[in-house]
Amino acid sequence: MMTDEGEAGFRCGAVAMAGRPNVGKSTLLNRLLGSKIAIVTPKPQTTRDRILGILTMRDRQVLFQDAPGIHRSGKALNRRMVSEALAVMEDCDVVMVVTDARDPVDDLRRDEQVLQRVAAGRLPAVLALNKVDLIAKPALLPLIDAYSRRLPFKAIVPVCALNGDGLDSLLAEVTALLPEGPAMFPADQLSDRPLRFLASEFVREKVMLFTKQEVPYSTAVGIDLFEEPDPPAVVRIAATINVERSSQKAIIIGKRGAMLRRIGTAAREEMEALLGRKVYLELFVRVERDWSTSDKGLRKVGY
Ligand SMILES: Nc1nc2c(ncn2[C@@H]2O[C@H](COP(=O)(O)OP(=O)(O)O)[C@@H](O)[C@H]2O)c(=O)[nH]1
Ligand SMILES: [Mg+2]
Repeated sequence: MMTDEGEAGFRCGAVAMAGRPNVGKSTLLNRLLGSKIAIVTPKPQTTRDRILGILTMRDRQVLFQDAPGIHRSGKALNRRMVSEALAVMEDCDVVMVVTDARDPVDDLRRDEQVLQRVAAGRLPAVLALNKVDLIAKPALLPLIDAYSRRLPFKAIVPVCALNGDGLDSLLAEVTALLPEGPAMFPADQLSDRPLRFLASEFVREKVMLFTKQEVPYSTAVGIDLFEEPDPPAVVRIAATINVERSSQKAIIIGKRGAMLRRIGTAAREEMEALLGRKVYLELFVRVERDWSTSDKGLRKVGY
């Protein structure tokens, strides 16, 4: 078989993004890809399912596995999230540990569960010290020192996922560790998830952003219709927002439907940005009592 030099030097592999909830894993993924495929909110446990973000460059393809944060909990939904997160680490080539640079340097205990997992595995690990925009420069060196003493990271890179600082170096460090091999996905594919999954996630993101207390964690979104006719016709999407109680349904609908309209408008704008097309979005709200507490409930809302 004939291969030119470019193909011979091609690298392709999977990078597990590991870290506790809310350190910025999904923000980092979107920024690395240059497209929003993973939802982001200020609330912990926003990401529930693993999602693959695919970045194709001239001579390499990186498959970033975003996953829920690793944390302890007994609830059925949370147990499922942590097992997703841990499974992600098993079949990857590299681990990218993400931490929050605001963590106290003399106490890395908050990341203990993540660091232990990485230490137990044999994958090369790179540390992305995220949110450096929120700390003073002099705090950085002691932090890097503390992490490098904790685990033999191949590299520790201070980054800001919000403004993109440090991401070029991070990408260079990570891709250098990928095995040689051909691309596994077409160059224009962004994710392994179908568009209808991303659409349901955008609706859930807006619910999480606009509602408080337990409502974000009681919400699951299913897509009932996803009709993508040839351009320039409008893409038609219908989704059901499942909640656990009728009081939550009332909150999501809001006064004279104001909240549901706000959720719908914001979610539709995200869908239009991703698809590059006009979208017509219809939303329904349904009560599925206590769905998040049992495996049966999870199945009822589509998990
Ligand atoms: N200031 C600052 N905030 C960030 C940065 N990266 C992420 N965030 C914020 O941290 C929160 C959690 O981000 P997310 O990506 O959902 O975290 P994940 O749970 O690890 O996926 C969101 O409010 C983000 O906007 C950063 O570099 N700087
Ligand atoms: Mg996330």
